[in-house]
Amino acid sequence: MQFRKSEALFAEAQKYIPGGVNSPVRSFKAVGGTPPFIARGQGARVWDVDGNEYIDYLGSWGPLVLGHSHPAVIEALKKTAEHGTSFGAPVEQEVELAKMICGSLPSVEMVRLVNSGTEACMSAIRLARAFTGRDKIIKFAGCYHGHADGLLVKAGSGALTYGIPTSAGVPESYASETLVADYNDVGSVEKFFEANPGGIAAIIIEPVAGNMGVVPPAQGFLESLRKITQENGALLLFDEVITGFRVGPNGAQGLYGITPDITTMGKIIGGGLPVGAYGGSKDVMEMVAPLGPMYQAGTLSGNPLAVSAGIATLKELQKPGTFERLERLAQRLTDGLAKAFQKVEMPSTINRVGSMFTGFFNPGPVTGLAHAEASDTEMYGRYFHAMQERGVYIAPSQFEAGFVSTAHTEADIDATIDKASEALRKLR
Ligand code: KE4
Repeated sequence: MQFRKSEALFAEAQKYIPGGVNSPVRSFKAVGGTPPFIARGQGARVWDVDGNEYIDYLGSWGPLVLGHSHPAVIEALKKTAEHGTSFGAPVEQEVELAKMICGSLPSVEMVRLVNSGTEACMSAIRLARAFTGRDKIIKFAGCYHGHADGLLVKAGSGALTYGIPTSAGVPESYASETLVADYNDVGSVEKFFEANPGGIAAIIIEPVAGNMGVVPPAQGFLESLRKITQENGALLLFDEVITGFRVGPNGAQGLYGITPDITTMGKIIGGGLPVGAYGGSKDVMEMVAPLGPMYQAGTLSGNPLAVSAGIATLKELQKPGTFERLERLAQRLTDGLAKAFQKVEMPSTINRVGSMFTGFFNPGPVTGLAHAEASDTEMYGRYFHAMQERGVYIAPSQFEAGFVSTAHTEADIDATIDKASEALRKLR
């Protein structure tokens, strides 16, 4: 493979855009090399500007559960665009998408559409603080909820100290309102509630973590968080930006049978266009302006183009057998990859929930950030490039999720497994 056009474009891009990218993880900093500039996508494949073809398991970081350029999505966009793109006024499609979301997620009686997962999580935290009158929030090490100031926080020095910023520009005062617990460790949460009686507004969690690589919740973990928040008058926020309409038709909350107080969404509900959302019970959501005192707004929130792509996507997902097919394809892939790793005796752990998965270069188990960070990221980088050379596009970081779409076929999966076997033999 040659990347001459991508290299030239990347050099040009770096003159005008920080790092040459509009989101840091796209820069390939974690794996090295030049990020291929993508020219087009069709089904389970993308092609870069040098004509290299890839079977795509990035899926734009999750939104493209139907694969690229799905006819129903393209048709919806064309039909909507012919009548205009944005009005700053209510449109019918917003009601349709809101009804589809409320009809799919058990805990969501009302929902507000925004433009990104970051906006959804930022607003949800403001809502939890408004509803409870409390300031502190608990997040988990390894979980990512977008780049709002109070969420760019890591655990303080001591297990009970307040969070410290992970980004320049975040005031200590903001970070100090965020407490950082350990995923799958209920004790690390209980300690914060004991130390902050009546002070914690909410817990925010990825019910299946995707941002340290995929880490499923341990048996009973989510139930414990539901119990501890109810006992302490705090809210439970499920960040389903990745898991919503990914791990099942009713999200992770349907899969695990937990009713959170607020759910955030994004990615799939926009079908590849910018849509985020937060929703919950009526008594919580009635705090939101213009009904209540918690303010949140957005010029392009509920944009008809973006919403029409989301509606088309969710309609396709409602077709019988869709999630069963995603499960079968993803299981076929991860079973095959596990065998390929075992055959070359490469230490590995594959975590999967539905059609989201991560292959860790790590003997395992991987149940939290400390485990994930012990992975051999250098070997991951070599594997990434060996797969790219063979026409398979996986996440350019060990600490991300891979995704199977409805556009992948058994033949794609089997070809991927063969390519992984070849790549791993080369790496040994
Ligand atoms: P956005 O603001 O990027 O739409 O969503 C933020 C967000 C919130 N919650 C979860 C669970 C998320 O995974 C994300 C964003 N995910 C990352 C990758 N895992 C997006 C990729 C990127 O940052 O470019």
